[in-house]
Amino acid sequence: MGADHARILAAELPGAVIQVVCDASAARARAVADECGAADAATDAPAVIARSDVDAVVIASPDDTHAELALAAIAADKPVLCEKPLAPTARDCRQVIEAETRRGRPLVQLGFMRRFDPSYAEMKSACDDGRLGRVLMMHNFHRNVASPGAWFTADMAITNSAGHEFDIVRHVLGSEPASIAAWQPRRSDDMAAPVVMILETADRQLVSIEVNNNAAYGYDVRAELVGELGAVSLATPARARYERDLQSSVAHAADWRPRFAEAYRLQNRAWLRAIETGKPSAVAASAWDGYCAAATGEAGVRALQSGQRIAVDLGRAPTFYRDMRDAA
Ligand code: ISE
Repeated sequence: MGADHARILAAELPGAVIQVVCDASAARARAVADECGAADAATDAPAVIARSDVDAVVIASPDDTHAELALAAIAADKPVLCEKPLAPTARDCRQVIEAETRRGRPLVQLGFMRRFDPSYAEMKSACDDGRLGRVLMMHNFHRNVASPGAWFTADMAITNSAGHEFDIVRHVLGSEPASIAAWQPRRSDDMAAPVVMILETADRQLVSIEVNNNAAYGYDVRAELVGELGAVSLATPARARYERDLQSSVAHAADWRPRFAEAYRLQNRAWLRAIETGKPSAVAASAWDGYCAAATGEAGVRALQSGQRIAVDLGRAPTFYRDMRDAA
């Protein structure tokens, strides 16, 4: 993802110059720096964040390093685009929220890029303008071709993959989760089975989320919003349809990057505009949204492990984030 963000910044965003590419592997950092025309390559992330020739930071390192690097960017008073999740635990997310609030200015934009996907944006406007009537349900399917490994457990399917759904559901519905239940079917092999979750919102709407990280056939993200007057579904962008041998077919993406290429481009452009104007994006996710996704994910893991429906209590957004949203 770091290399992908570097390519987007280098190719699509003329207002940005990639000064340094940092990676645990010096060879990898140098290869991406050379590909994207960056001035320098390094392996010490905190030192790079502190450099006087670095104005802003993109974090796309392993999940469990995001919070500490976001804290370093906040300490250096530098805007940061942090890939999701903000942190694997709600507790670590709260440390970032407290640091940003103490700093007193919006610095963290979180990489829930689906908010910028044109199809989800259309779904949100259909929800907001009332053309569906009262929205009753949202159905979500999130399918990866294959899990990255046995280490990517059902718990990670909830805390890492489903974080996108936990965020986009809040963004589209404008309503907070109130409870969550979770189940898994039994596969015929020892690969990670799908996780199916049902959330109820504080506004008595029902949300279904299927995360299947071993779908095999393609990367496939679907969503449908169902209201009292109608429904709206995502349209997956397709470049071509093939007709042959009595078959008609459209190719699936191999992973999220081609499927959400436009969303990443628009997200990164909005981040740059927020830096230039000093005004946070009205669409982008904040550190508070990152906390909400992590807290919902923790409740989802408890629901799966216990077989019980678990209450989700996110608490009230701190004034700092409510004011940020109002100012956007
Ligand atoms: C991955 O980390 C992402 O963020 C992708 O958008 C998501 O589809 C995938 O399931 C996650 O593992």
